[in-house]
Amino acid sequence: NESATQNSENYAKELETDVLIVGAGFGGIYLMHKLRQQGFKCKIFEAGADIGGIWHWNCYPGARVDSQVPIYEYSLPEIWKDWTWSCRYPGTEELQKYFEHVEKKLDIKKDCAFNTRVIGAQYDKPSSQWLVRTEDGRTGKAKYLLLALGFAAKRHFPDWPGMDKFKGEIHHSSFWPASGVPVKGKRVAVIGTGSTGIQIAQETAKEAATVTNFVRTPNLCLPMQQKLLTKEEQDKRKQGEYQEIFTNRLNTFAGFQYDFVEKDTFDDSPEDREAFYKKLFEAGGFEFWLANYRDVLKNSEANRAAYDFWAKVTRKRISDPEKREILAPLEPAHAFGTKRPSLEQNYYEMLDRPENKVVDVKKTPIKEFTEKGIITSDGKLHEFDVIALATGFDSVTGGIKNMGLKDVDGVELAEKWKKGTYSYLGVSLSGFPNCFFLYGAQGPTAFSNGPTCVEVQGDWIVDAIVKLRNEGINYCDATHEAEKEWREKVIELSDETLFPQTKSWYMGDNIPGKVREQLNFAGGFPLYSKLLRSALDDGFRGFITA
Ligand code: N01
Repeated sequence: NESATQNSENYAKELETDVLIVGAGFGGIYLMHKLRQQGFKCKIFEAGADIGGIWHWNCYPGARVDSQVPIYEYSLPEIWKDWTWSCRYPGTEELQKYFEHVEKKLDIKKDCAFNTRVIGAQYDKPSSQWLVRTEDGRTGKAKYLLLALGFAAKRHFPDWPGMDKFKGEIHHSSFWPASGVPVKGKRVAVIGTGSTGIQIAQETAKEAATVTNFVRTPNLCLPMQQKLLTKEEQDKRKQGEYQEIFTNRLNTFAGFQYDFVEKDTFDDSPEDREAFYKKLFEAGGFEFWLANYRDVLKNSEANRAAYDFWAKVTRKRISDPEKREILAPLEPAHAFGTKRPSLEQNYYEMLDRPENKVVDVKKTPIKEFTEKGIITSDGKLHEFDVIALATGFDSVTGGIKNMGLKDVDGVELAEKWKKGTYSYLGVSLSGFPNCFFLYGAQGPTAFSNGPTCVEVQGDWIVDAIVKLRNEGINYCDATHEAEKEWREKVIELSDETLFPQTKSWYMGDNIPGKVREQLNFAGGFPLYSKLLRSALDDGFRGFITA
């Protein structure tokens, strides 16, 4: 990557700056832009070769965002006013172009060190600086350390015996070669049914000789309802409507343009309920999830009604009875919406084709890999040319625990969190002064639209740093008590929902040995923003400042 090479050459081995940001995705770029406007010198350390975060890495077949534009973009007019999308849910290539456009407007790369993975960071009390080490032996010093790692910075590879023996191509979704992997006429395995697995399966099925989807838990997919967008309609919406959308997204539960309706499921007659579900389903996207009745994620019977509608509609699309029972069983595998539904585009029709297969991994778990493919517990060998591991991430906490971050006393964050995750407000960590993070643990993260979340938390972090400067405060560290209270709040809000009843990465269930706990703030943006703001307005309530 030419720009990255040039950039590395321009980069000092020992760097000193006001603010050091880790990560050049949506979050890191936003922080840099806003802090520069306030006169701070900022640098970014980025492990990848370019800006874009997950959209730099996500090169797997069919990778596409599942939150529609303009919700899924910066609210900054200097970015959106002359940017035009081709469709409602753009794919990787278009998102990478969007980041090129962002670069033209904000000139971010000149202050980024690419291919620069942070492997250690500790606050040095005598110099009041964060000291940061990188894998290639560089160092950074800064008054503030900001972590914008995203929630999927650490991949999850299950440890199946014999994986190294497989003679075909095998890739984790987030390491997919940018040049692509030819699948035409090949036998493809897709392990996993998260958002990634669904996209890879439906996309590769267009060309592959056969696709086999290994399903441990069926995804309760919703129809994407992709739509092409014209420049004219976007230009028209930019005259006022965009601004309104960006303001409104701050006031909804998940930072989208829609929200749960102010009605419970059984307030409506069965006929009205059916008509409402149908309308949501046909609208596509997450409406059936996040614009449903307000009790859908809180009340089991309400949830079951939504599930039954989903199953009725989805089962009609699968003619093979065996596949139907695995992909859309009459009895729910889990409460609807307590694992993220994927937005599918003909996924069911694709898998229903006779040449494609569905393997129920709960019944016949993967036993081992061989040169030729995968053996399941029934002794059957499934032969493949390409295997896609869509097995997810050590989500939310994995990345931040994996970067050698130590507290003032030299204790690793991974150690501090060994028995459970603690943060204050989902943006700070006790014992890590002048360090803030976003889109991570105990923030709205997985229950939110990414750009909304990074702007809400990013604005708060920038305001906090400006306030610290204006008030001559050099040291700001969350207290243990504040962290404990925040953890209790996060758990209490989660316990009011059905999320804890389901095994999911939201709860840390996907990683063997990981503590089971709610990793995300389940109270929605209006409440979250209020709590964040009040801590600042109350003069850094919950922080020790000096
Ligand atoms: O990962 P996942 P993902 N044996 O963890 C299965 C965002 N995203 O990369 O459900 C067998 O959701 C696992 O099974 P189970 C989005 O927020 C967005 O798909 O644990 N199977 C599961 O099916 C998303 O939620 C977009 O039973 C095993 C799958 O692997 C998040 O990223 C696109 C297994 C992992 O699914 C993560 O999505 C992509 C094992 N040992 C991602 N281990 C868009 O915007 C794991 N699995 C569109």
